[in-house]
Amino acid sequence: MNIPKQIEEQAAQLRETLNEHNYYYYVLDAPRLPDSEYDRLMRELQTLEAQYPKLMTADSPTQRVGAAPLSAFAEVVHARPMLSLNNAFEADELDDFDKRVRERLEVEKIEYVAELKLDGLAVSLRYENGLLVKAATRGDGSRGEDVTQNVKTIEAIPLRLRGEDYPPVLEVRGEVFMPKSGFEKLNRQQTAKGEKTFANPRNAAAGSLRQLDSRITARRPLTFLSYAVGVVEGAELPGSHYEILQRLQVWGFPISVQMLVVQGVQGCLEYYQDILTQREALPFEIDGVVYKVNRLDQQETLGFVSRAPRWAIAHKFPAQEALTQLLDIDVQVGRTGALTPVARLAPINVGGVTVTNATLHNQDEIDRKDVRVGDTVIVRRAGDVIPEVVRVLPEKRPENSQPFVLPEHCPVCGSDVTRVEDEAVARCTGGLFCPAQRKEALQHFASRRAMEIEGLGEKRVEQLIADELVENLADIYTLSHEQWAGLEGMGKKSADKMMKAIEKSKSTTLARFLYALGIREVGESTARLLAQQFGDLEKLMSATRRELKKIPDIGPVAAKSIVTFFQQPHNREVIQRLQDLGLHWPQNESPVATAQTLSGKTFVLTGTLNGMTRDDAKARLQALGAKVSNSVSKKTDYVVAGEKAGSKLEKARTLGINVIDEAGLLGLLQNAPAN
Ligand code: 5U1
Repeated sequence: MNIPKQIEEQAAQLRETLNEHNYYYYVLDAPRLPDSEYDRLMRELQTLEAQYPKLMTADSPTQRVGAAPLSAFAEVVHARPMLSLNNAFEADELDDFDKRVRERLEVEKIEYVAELKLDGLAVSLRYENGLLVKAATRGDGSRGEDVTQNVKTIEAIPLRLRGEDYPPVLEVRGEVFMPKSGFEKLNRQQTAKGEKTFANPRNAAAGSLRQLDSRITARRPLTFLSYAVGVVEGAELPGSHYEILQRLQVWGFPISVQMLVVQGVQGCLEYYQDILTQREALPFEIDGVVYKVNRLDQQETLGFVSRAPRWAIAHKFPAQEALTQLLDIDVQVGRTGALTPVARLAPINVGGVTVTNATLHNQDEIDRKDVRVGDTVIVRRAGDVIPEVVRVLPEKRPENSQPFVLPEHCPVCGSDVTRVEDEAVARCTGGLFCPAQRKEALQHFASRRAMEIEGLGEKRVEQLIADELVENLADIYTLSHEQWAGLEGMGKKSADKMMKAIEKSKSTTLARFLYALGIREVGESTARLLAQQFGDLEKLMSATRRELKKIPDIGPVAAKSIVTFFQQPHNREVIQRLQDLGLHWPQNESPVATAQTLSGKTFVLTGTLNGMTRDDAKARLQALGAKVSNSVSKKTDYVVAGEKAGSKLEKARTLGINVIDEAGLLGLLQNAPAN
């Protein structure tokens, strides 16, 4: 099919705009188009290319989606070996390096370029007449793997060079890596899919680049920074490393903004210290810095020995991973009742900090890594995050070691531990009694939508716990006026007020009381539903899962949580004590006795209601037998439109459905029990 000229021009224009945008985004770090506009232009180009496949060019930005899987990577022989770097760990090793350089060159002081040493994967990129034709991993330095398809999916790597003055043959070298945020997101996705997580961003980058299916690579958040030139043919490059990198940037390659020209060892050490303080805040991981003699003629004079240049050295930072012994596994109970296994370690210095504990996250993670007491483990500490056990060395495992299993009872209060299917976290169910959950439970209990004890907020709760005045919820009803007045910052008047607020809270509703208990999965509307269905606390406390599941809107997870909560003897004791201390509510909030005046009617709630929350409205409608749905369809009987109602209201009007406002809703709810 002949392609109309105007279409050809349109496609060329789109390619150029998209490539330019990539350049501003990845190389200059100064985006010029909103992402939505970029996506729109990309779709436009994809549509044209689908219509006229001959329009497709090798440098089209649509080509970054990956290609058909390979059966193996082809071998690439590097035209010039890819060198590695010698390392310096201490300042005196750097001194020795500088001394050797100065002596060989017979000069007093050397100008160095200082750069970041990224923790990724070295690659070489070959461009012929401006087009990316081959990308290879370093391999053993002489031979690497052909990863061209994979590299083409990395948006930071230009498929075509910018401008016109680039050499006809240019090989650029640099690091492919995964930013920290992308690494964390990828691991979250892997966990959600039940797949293997990566130990660190470097492994994630290597695993992603070395995929035979480049469509997988395309979905991984890889990026690139260039730091050297390999082969150049048909053109002269500038005489210093710094100028060469500036030139690479003009041709479309990202270079590090932290690159700096420094003078002598002193300049190098200042750079090292400066980057070390920035290390945690950088968006990617680095394992040190690199110093390179800036002048190319000096580099040539120096040459290299056994695959490492004499003109460059890596100055390494303290390692973020170390080997140690796992002495024991403790289980901590968090303020929400979550159980976290924690590894107790033989003290080890990791990145300059002594580490004695590391998180093991949860049972699934322990099983996946097969971590056992007595194991030799690799511990990793990066930034402010809690150190973690990356993996064990099974070859060093002592005989007779046993797999670790989380306890069935809370190590703090002895209540049952449960785990919801598909959830990684195991939890203590002794919410009312468990000292670990005391603060959270108390705060929730006293909150406005629960028992509404005015003045009993976070600060007061903290004081009560710090002064050891409350052990469990019920104790707040036994505190004397003197005890309240004795709290720091509280006088007689505030104590009066507090006593009144506490007294007032004793008269409540069953729905509020159930919500106040803080049972997992029981929010306000579920609490109301339970109160209405059972009318009586005793009945609810002895309800079975099957009975609970029969209630509309109560699923198996909530049913299990409710039953387990009331099965805990400690929780029952606290509830009994609260009632003995005078907490009461009107009997029979049950809607079973309420006329089902809205039975068979379907409602949709949209916009903001003033006098009640949407959850309130939903529960009250349901109490009258109505069904409340999220989307408007022909089956909808009423749409309740609050303030700022949007598309649902429009749809209701289009479909000719009855629309009522908040006043109209209140009229319908006349029969519903108030909360
Ligand atoms: N920043 C930087 N990292 N890095 C790694 N420069 C640099 N140079 C390297 C390596 C392996 O090798 C040179 C010999 C080109």
